[in-house]
Amino acid sequence: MHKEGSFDRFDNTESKNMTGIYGEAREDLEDILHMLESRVETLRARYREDDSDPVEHCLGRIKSEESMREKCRRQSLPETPASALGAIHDAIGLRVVCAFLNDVYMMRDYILGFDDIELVQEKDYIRRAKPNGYRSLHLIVRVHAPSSAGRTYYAEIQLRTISMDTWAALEHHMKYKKEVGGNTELLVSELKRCADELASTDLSMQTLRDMIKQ
Ligand code: 0O2
Repeated sequence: MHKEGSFDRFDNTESKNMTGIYGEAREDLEDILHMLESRVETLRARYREDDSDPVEHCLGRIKSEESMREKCRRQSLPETPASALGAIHDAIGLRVVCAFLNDVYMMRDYILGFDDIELVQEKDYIRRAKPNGYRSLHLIVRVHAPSSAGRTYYAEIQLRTISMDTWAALEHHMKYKKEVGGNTELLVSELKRCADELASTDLSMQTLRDMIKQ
């Protein structure tokens, strides 16, 4: 089990129900999420002035106790703050859904432009879609907690277009439906086809917007 950076202060003993799997870090996580959401909102407000808000919607969450414990078990990690905050990187999650493709990369640069955020890993599933058709830009970052000097936490930021978001929501929904039965192969290939068509529509919409802007 790897522990790193400021997470070394969390021990590997089972968390008590009193504090939960995030232990004493819960408040820091909430502060960071709030800070990230506020930054997105600030940018949106700026763009709204000339009616060009690049964000369709923005959703933030602290991974629930239950999902985090389930993820620890899935990865054969002890259900401890050290696992939840050190080995697993999505205790804090922010999803920013943009109207246009270029806005996704503009948001990326904006978010990474702050001094208290460090990029740990970038997974560009837009340039290289997952085999099932999933597209999104994922940033794993380390963020300084605004009110706890020296403490940093991981966050996963997902950036995508409305089309990518719609597809991911439907695909997620279908994954948990049992009545697919013998048609799984067809369903998978149809989903992939839809994802590719949506990606092509995203490109066309971007071209149209660029033409209008000119
Ligand atoms: P939740 O409940 O959405 O937060 P990881 O699971 O993060 O340790 P991995 O697989 O390398 O490891 O992460 P990846 O590929 O960056 O995916 C992380 C998140 O992206 C997932 O979170 C989903 O939200 C989303 N995602 C990735 N692939 C797909 C996909 O094929 N379909 C859909 N609908 N969403 C996807 P979790 O972990 O599922 O949890």
